[in-house]
Amino acid sequence: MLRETKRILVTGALGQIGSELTLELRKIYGAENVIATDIVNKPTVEMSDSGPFAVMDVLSTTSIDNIVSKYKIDTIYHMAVILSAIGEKNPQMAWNVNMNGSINILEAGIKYEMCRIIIPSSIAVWGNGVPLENTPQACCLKPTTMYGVTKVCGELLADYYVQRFGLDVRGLRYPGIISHATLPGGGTTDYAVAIYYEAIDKGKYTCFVNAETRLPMMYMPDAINSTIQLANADFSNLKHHGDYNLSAMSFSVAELAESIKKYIPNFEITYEPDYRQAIADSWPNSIDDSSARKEWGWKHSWDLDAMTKDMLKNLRTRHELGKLYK
Ligand code: AKB
Repeated sequence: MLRETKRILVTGALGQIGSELTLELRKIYGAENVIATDIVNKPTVEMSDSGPFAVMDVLSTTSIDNIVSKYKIDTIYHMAVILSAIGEKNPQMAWNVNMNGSINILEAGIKYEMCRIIIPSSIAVWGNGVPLENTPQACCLKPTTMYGVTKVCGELLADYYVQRFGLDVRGLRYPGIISHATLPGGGTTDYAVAIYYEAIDKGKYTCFVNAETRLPMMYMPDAINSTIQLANADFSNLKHHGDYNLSAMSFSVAELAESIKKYIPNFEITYEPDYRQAIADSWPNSIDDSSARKEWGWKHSWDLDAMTKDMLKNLRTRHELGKLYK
């Protein structure tokens, strides 16, 4: 069970987390050993120049078989997913991609006797009725979105494949992830990224959830570190598998706007909540991630003000080059 990773495949490698995760894995394991895949055939220059890229559809077992056998893959980071906001617009698509994609990846894990499969989960596993502050690791999972439903099922599948087939499957419940490199695609927490872009571009932002909305969030470097750290943790220390609570910071939109105002004093924010407000309201304010800290040594590095400073610095540079939205 504790075989060493040599050849990695990343699904959804052009997405928000997949793109930065792939580049970091290439630094650690060697560029030629990390195969970036996506359903979209539009790799950035950085992605295609830094290592192998292939088009792969996680809904096609033939497509998965071809890539896995061609590159002799032994570990998969399965990042291809339909997020909460898009999922609510097309629940059947979210079910199909998230569930059938995950089971195809797990089956490939068994067929090719892989060392490890990483399938992230999300704070979306929770719904109404959980303690909103410091939501515990073990607590009722009653999501109100299709994305959340698929993430609960994904966690259960991970546990099932561990105990039934002895496959090493691991996953963490990501909070909202914020980064300046790749835009997120269709999540409820996307406002926490868009606000920085608009602050730089226009000096103002109209937010689709209200000022009091408070959600768990994490800066991308912490998200990447946590994912790779869990993947490399000693399996015998893990009391959980696909469902580690993960946390770094929690803030309201008003607090986020105040943090931006420290650097852009004239920044203005207005609020026009839409259907995403109900999704945000169904998620916890903050998370108890003590199991992750105890069992595999998780420790975050970034807080709100440090993140704001870094986000604005990077986005300002891109804006000056006329490449804010690339
Ligand atoms: C979303 O908003 O859907 C995601 C998530 C919290 O999993 N960012």
